[in-house]
Amino acid sequence: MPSSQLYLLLPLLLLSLLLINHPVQCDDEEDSLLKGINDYRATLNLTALVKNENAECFAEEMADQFNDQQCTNTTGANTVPGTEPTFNNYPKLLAKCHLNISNTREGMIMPACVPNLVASQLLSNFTESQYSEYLNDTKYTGIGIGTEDNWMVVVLTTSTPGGSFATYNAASLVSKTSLIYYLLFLLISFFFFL
Ligand SMILES: *[C@@H]1O[C@H](CO)[C@@H](O)[C@H](O)[C@H]1NC(C)=O
Ligand SMILES: *[C@@H]1O[C@H](CO)[C@@H](O)[C@H](O)[C@H]1NC(C)=O
Ligand SMILES: *[C@@H]1O[C@H](CO)[C@@H](O)[C@H](O)[C@H]1NC(C)=O
Ligand SMILES: *[C@@H]1O[C@H](CO)[C@@H](O)[C@H](O)[C@H]1NC(C)=O
Ligand SMILES: CC(=O)N[C@H]1CO[C@H](CO)[C@@H](O)[C@@H]1O
Repeated sequence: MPSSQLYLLLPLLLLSLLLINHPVQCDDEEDSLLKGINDYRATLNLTALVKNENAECFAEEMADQFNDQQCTNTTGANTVPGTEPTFNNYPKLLAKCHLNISNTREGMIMPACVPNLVASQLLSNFTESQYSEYLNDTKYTGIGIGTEDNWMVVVLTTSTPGGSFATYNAASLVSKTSLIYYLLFLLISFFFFL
């Protein structure tokens, strides 16, 4: 194999390692919140919420908007159902996740801020606040969770088209997972032909 091809593949190796490592950071908090929410729903005899990747994408984008914002500053954390949060770049955030407002309108977006994301406080932020009304609701079937600093954004989805969080052009959306497989495939081919 000519060495020029080797130079092409090395950055891909580094990139795939980065992609594999990056999302792991906040998964513990997100998984423990998801478990807490589903345990809470179990006590109410409600079905467990299923992870929805598109809602998770949107939750991450929403959480990014809060980045360094203090917990006391709730700018953008307006979540009256059926209304759009007060970020003026909301349509842009939807577009980033290939989502159309007509498939997200019936979903629920719930931001919460807890210094250092202390797990027990975070759970009660959702189960013992006005948010419990939505967690108590049988109409929600899916969930996506995003984290940034002290902010956690929970997005609930429905099984109706209006809250499905279905992407409008699923074929063009290369998920992180498939990208990783693609890069691994490249790597394996590389070593195979070496
Ligand atoms: C949940 O279901 C169990 C068994 O059917 C029942 O005993 C319990 O009262 C139910 N709890 C609620 C909150 O509905
Ligand atoms: C609150 O956050 C918004 C958005 O990040 C920012 O524009 C605003 O200046 C902040 N307000 C305070 C009081 O920190
Ligand atoms: C969103 O859905 C509406 C109604 O189905 C459609 O008119 C609009 O073009 C869609 N927007 C995008 C970006 O796909
Ligand atoms: C949700 O259900 C719990 C347990 O039954 C109850 O304590 C809480 O008040 C309910 N929340 C709302 C907003 O009705
Ligand atoms: C949305 C919400 O309930 N936020 C609360 C989360 O918990 C912190 C600390 O316990 C409160 O300060 C927030 O108001």
